[in-house]
Amino acid sequence: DYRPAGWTFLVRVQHQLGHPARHWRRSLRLLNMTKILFYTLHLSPPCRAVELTAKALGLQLERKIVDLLGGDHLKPEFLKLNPQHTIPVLDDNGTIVSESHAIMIYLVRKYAKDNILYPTDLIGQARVNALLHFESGVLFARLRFITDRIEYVQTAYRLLEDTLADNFVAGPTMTIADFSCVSTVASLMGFVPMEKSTHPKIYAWIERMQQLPYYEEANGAGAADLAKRILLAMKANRKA
Ligand SMILES: N[C@@H](CCC(=O)N[C@@H](CS)C(=O)NCC(=O)O)C(=O)O
Repeated sequence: DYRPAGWTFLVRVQHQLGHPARHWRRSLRLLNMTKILFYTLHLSPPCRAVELTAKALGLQLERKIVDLLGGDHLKPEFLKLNPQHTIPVLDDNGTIVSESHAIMIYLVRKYAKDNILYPTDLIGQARVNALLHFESGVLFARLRFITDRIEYVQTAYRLLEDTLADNFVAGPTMTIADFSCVSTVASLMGFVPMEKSTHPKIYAWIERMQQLPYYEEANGAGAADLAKRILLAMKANRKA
């Protein structure tokens, strides 16, 4: 063999730890040799879902703050990245990915050392996909169109409560579907009351999520901030 002994050893170690190419990319990333740009705002639930994913993977993101209130997302340079003018958007060394669920899957597939956060097996993946679409189509959709539709949100709480058959939304282990759902639910709970006695599973799940060492930084603070702003806007609407 013409290769140095160290090489063979490294290759063997790579195989033991997971897919070799993935592992190399992770190592390069940890050494900070390549850059992941992240267009974000801490108020935005889907941006926080990606933050939770990046923290879980130990990835460093270089944040570009997009001031939605100031109209940054409608500027030509941002529209070139995402013609649908939504955040989050990821620029991974020139690869542009938009939409939080797509970004989370991309990050896990490219950088995770295992497949726990987004399973590769058919059934496990289907369960996670179902909850990602629930976040997108039900939870987040209802957050966006909240003003005076309190009951509509409370039905979404009940649907989530009935869905939580395990410790996490898509089964017994934490996946990106939890990151996605908690980003919206933590914001909603700040201004649409959720009765603890009728939603014990959601409360227990939130407590489980809050145990993540990076939870507050990646999601809690932004969720509380968004809730505060929406409450103020609702009060102002009522006065008008
Ligand atoms: N399904 C999308 C939703 C993205 C979204 O609506 N983001 C909001 C901020 S929370 C946004 O950028 N709104 C600006 C706009 O729609 O122009 C995702 O998960 O990324």
